[in-house]
Amino acid sequence: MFEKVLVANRGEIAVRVMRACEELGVATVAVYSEADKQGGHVRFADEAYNIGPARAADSYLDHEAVIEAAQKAGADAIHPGYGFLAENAEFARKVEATDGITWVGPTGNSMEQLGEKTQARSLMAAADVPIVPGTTDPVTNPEEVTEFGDEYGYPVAIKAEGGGGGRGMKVVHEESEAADQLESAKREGEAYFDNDSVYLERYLENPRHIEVQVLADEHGNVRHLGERDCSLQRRHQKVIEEGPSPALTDELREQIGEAARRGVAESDYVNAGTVEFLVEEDPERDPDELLGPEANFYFLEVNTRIQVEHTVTEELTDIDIVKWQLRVAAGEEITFSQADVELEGHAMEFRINAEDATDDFAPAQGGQLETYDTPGGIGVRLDDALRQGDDLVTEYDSMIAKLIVHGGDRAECIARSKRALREYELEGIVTIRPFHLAMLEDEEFVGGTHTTKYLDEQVDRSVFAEFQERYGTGTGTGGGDEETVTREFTVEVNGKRFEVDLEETSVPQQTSRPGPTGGPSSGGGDSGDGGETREAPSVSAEGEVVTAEMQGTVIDINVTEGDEVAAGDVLLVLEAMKMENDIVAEFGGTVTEVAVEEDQSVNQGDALVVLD
Ligand code: MV4
Repeated sequence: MFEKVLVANRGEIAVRVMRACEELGVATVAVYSEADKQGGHVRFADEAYNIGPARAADSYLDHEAVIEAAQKAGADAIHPGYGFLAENAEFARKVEATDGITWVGPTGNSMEQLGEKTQARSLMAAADVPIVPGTTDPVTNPEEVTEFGDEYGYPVAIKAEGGGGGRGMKVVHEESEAADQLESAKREGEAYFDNDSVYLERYLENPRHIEVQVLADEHGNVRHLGERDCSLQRRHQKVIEEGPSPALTDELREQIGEAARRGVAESDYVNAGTVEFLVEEDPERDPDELLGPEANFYFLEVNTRIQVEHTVTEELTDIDIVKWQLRVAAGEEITFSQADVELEGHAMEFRINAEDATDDFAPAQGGQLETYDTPGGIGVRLDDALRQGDDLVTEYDSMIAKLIVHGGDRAECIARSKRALREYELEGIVTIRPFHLAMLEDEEFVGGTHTTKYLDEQVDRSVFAEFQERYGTGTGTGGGDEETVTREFTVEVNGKRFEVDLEETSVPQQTSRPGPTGGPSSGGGDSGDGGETREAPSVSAEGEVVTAEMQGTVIDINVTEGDEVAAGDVLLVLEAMKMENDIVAEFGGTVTEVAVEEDQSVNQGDALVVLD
């Protein structure tokens, strides 16, 4: 087993990995950016190294900075967590090539073999894993798309070979859209994955997202640890994950789990991974009639990392997946058989994101955890890196904690989840805790009949405001009379950190944070691109201002002043999170001002177009 592990990540997953290390008697090293100097993962580690400025590309994504910190600390392994460098084959290879340091994860070659969608599809097909009817070779011209559509029917999905997650997919609903959508898919693939190869699949209209946790060692042992149902997603972001799936019969469950195990065994994959499937839901299905062995399920993709929602599987199986990652990376053999893997009860994970569900889940722009009272009791787990008084770090992704609840069955899990979420007090930062309480009363979700489209297209959002009213907390601003405060200072000497307390009399600092136009632009976990900050575009015309929902770059403007637009018309296209995002008119009107130019970087909240 390793002596000392550097965790190349931040927040809750860094603490999660450090907890596994500590239980194995392994020392821990944190790395942190300027934005995370007060981070919980830094407090938790035995030692910590500053690896750069807030911008992820200059810190958490900086290959050399991370490896140098590991060498400086004398670490003999690096665990990447998820996001950032976790699925970066080039970085994995650099670590593999660094003497004395072991990479905790699949090899760079495995990442590439399974990360390239057409290769992964061919490999799964060879292992008799059902793949969505489609092409395994790239397509290049619209005729191939229309011929496919004629044979398999519309809609047709065009997918970027290098894509994954919510990225790189266009849907062709009819023949006339084939050429434009093919061009757009190739352009997006080239721009974000440096690979314009695209392939086709029959588009499934009502899929569930079912994923299977797998664990493989260097001795040929491959185990699957059951499935997770991640169908409740918003714009490809999971919000609640659960296991076992409320929609599957045991027979179908076993078929899918075994298919995942078989597929991974077909490759030389080692360490933890997840095989994603689409399961065709029957939109008319009664909640009590589960999907049986006749239901269609298809391979979607492999995630070559530990996932946010690995905790659901841990609570169901009582297997510590992160510890097994470390043991497998150290060359140890898996000691349990497939028959030993048993799922007990039901578990759900609630992602606690600092977002406002009543404002289209807009990320919080700042705040301070004035109150942080955490839930407890039987079956309640909280994975976080927070303590009362923490300032919200807004430079990275908005998830600040995960609440994981386990019960004897799904009904008890739901009841316990409501109790835990009500107990959980986070004041000073807006979060989606009220949204979670709303979903636990939602008929589709409680019935377990929701598909991946439910949140984006079907749910009644007015409910979110009601629950936010009842359970929400303001963002708070602190403030008050003069007072004597003890301020903790932390100094780092050669990677060792010392807490120094100083008393001073002051007026409490307002935790103001630069707005969308100020401060370091938000570089996401693995989006990495922070871009340049500029003055926000200003508008003078009358009318409703259409603003940017996220930081990004304007790549296409479809309107000019004076244009008449209808609801749903695409006003412009924003490149963000490695995707082309159509910014559409929510209502008809006249364009009275276009406040941006093509190739301009914008921050979340910046004005784009004014509609009268
Ligand atoms: C699909 C699909 C329907 N049919 N492929 C979304 C991003 C990428 N992971 C693949 N995705 C999908 N691929 C076919 N042939 C629907 C989706 C999809 C989706 C899949 C899983 C979880 C959430 C999703 C949200 C929208 C679309």
